[in-house]
Amino acid sequence: MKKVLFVSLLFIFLLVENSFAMLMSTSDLWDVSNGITIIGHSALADGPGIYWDSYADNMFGATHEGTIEPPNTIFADNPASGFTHWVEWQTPTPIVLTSFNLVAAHDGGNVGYTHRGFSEFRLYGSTDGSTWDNIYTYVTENPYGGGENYTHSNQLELYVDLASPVTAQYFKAEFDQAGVGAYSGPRIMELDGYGTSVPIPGALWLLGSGLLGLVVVRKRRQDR
Ligand SMILES: [Ca+2]
Ligand SMILES: [Ca+2]
Repeated sequence: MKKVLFVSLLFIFLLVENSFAMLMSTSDLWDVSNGITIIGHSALADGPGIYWDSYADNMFGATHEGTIEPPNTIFADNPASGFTHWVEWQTPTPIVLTSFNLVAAHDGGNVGYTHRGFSEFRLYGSTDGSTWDNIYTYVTENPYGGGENYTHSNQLELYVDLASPVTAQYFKAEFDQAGVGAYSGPRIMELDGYGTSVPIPGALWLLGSGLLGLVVVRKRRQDR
């Protein structure tokens, strides 16, 4: 028994140690499938007649068919170099964030990361949506690319296990544009958040009364 425990502990340890690379998820806590709301974002490469027509929720599991890159968020082209593109979102209830995974891609090849790349990524969290704490800052290499799951030389794959979990309901991601001109808006494929949901008291009460209801129903059935 002890041996089994040791082996499984070792396995879990190895798993954690090696989990720097993650596949994009459609069931993480920041996914639209889990009811997140986009609060705001900087300009996107979108709008009537604009070729890319992109959406902020594409980086949170959404896909918009009929657009040029249905699953990717493409930020606006042509701001000055170093311009900070951003997106803010909120989860239905507060979460304890323990790790996150970012997958992005610049245009690669001989144009490097100045096309659709970014020089720095910053992640913030907030409990009230107004006071922000920096959770993580990542300065990219020039050019960056080549992860474990997304191996192309233009693909960035950043999995981070946070040293201390962060409790928050509001989040903000910032991407500093690497290049300038046409095709300069960063391309974000997916940003996934992992951890646990913190149930709100109302939800706890509902869960409690639901369980109580089940007990009453079962008791009545037994009494028949
Ligand atoms: Ca996702
Ligand atoms: Ca996506």
